[in-house]
Amino acid sequence: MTQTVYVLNGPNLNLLGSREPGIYGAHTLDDVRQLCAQACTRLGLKLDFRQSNHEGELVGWLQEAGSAEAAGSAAGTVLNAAAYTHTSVALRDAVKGAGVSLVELHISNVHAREEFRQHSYLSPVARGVMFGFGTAGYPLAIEAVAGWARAKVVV
Ligand code: CA2
Repeated sequence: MTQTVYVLNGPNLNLLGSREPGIYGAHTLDDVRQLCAQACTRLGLKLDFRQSNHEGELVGWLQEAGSAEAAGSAAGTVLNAAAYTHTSVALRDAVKGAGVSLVELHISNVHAREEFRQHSYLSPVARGVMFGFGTAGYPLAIEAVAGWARAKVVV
């Protein structure tokens, strides 16, 4: 069965490419979707790529991703929770509660920015954290998820 990688994006990431190119680069979210699609094709995975400005919707998607992973149809999840990274106990509980194998991802180097961006509610429940590689971090994170899935396969 071809496994799915969920790539979930949080608030304001729909604006990517329109402002702050010095921090987030010039790629739009659709460009990022294409980078992810290419990586998934190369790695033999299916892509489920989404963006929401609503915390509750992201919680629902994490629960869906966790159930899919438990059923063996998903390999893991890459989440750029954007500002919710720094505020949301609900997203952290969803990751933990749904048993999601998570890469927490940030386009920018959050540790070189304002102090409030240097705390993440997600890092303690993530399997890995990727930040500071620009949008190139997305395919790298997908590669990490593919590696977890390969390591899990018993032959
Ligand atoms: O570096 C990242 O990927 C962030 O997750 C992006 C979030 C920020 O709150 C995090 O601290 C770090 C912001 C996403 C909003 O992106 C925009 C892009 C262009 C124009 C306006 C917002």
